Amino acid sequence: MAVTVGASRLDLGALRRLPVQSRPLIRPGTVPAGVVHLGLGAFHRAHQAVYTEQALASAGGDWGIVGVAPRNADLVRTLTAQDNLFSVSTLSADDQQTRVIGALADVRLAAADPGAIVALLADPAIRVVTLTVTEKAYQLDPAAGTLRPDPELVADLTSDRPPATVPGLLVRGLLARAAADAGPIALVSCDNLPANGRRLRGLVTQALVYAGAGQAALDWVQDQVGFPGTMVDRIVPASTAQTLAEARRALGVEDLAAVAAEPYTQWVIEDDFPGGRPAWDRAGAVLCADAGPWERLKLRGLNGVHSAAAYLGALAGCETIADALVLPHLAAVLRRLIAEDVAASFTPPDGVDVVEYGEQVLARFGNPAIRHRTLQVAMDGSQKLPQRILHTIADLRASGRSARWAALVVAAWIRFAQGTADDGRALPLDDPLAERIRTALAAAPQTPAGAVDAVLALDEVVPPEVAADAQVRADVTAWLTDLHRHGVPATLAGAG
Ligand code: CS2
Repeated sequence: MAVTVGASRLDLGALRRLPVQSRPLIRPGTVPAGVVHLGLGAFHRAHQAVYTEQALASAGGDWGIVGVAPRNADLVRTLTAQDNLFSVSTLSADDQQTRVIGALADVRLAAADPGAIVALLADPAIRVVTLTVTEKAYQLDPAAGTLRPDPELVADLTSDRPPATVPGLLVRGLLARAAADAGPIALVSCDNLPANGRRLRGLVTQALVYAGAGQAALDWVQDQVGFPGTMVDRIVPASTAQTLAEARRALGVEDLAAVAAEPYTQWVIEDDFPGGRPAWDRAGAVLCADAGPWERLKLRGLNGVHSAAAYLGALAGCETIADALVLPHLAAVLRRLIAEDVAASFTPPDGVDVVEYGEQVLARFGNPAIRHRTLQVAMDGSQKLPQRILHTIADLRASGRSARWAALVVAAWIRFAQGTADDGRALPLDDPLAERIRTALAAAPQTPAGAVDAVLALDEVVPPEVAADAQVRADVTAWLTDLHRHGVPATLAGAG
């Protein structure tokens, strides 16, 4: 239709033609950069960028964001053509609010010019680096605190080639910053990992050691670099043609970097910023001394339940999480997972009732305007399941309790990894350990017990005490047997 082809493009010149409520809160392009963000995906655009814009609008400061995409050249081209502008549509069943965000001061493609990113990290104007690089970028064994570098990272740390990985960029950038004595900085992980600040500190420190950094550089990092932990929360599915169409309808111009998100948003941040920070508290973020209890609540009470809905939903043929939530008995089973397993596995933050939190989570998952694909949430299970489900199991079992509902999620993941939905359709295993998982499953006896043994033996995924627990093994095997024999709907119906 001519309407879409003819629509002009979002850029600085288009701003005054936008509906008033859709315009940025600040004058884009006028705020000097103080933040570098690594990982320019939809989540960053709908979360940290929105908080930062509000902080700038209410408290000022030179905290514009330089957004760095590690590899997505199309996105960088799009944002550059749009003067670094993009919109966020906030969607609920009966409402859409679309606003252009003006927080990006610049965008860069790391793959095209890694040296420029290293120079930015060493620039005294930059005092905060935020990261959304997904679980698999943190190549560290959290229990042993040792690096688990893939060949790319090894090449980054042991050769002079321009860095191609995120830890490689950070190491090179920090070494340059230390050499220039360019002042303190905070590196802020915004990925869904437990103790993400500590984990990033461990990754950076181990990578520096691996790269042969001297004691002076290590001491500089120890003294001058903060690694605050955070809990981030907002459901932001990957954008689709429909997302772009919704944005165009609201804005009257084409926005090829548009994202859509749910209304709910939360950010809990440990206040460890030796070089200062944007006034994120003025935008609703909670600054605190220890984000740990909030992280656990969110990883187990939201993400774990999300993974459960994703694997069970995908096996039952559901396209989105909201579709899965209306499968008969699924919500009831998720409620039992929350009330009987998640809530019993840890002490929540003061004043939080885990069951109430879970109800809110289920209502959010049911938002019909958020078309979050089950296959998107199902991705990278080997990187997600430990903190989302396996730690819940470990803690329950350590206090002698049952972990039966959490065991169902492990069984659903195994069945998903086996690659076939209830109706016989193939399911993609998009996971950095896909090859290992497939090989382990192929080599095992072709029975539910064989598959469970093979998967529980993946020692970089499954904590040793969980792998060694006969009750857990029996529970997962019983669920997997049911899923194979009867499929998801009957398994859920008979779950009581
Ligand atoms: C999801 C998360 O894709 C996933 O694995 O569980 O991205 C989830 O939507 C966010 O953590 C919500 O804050």
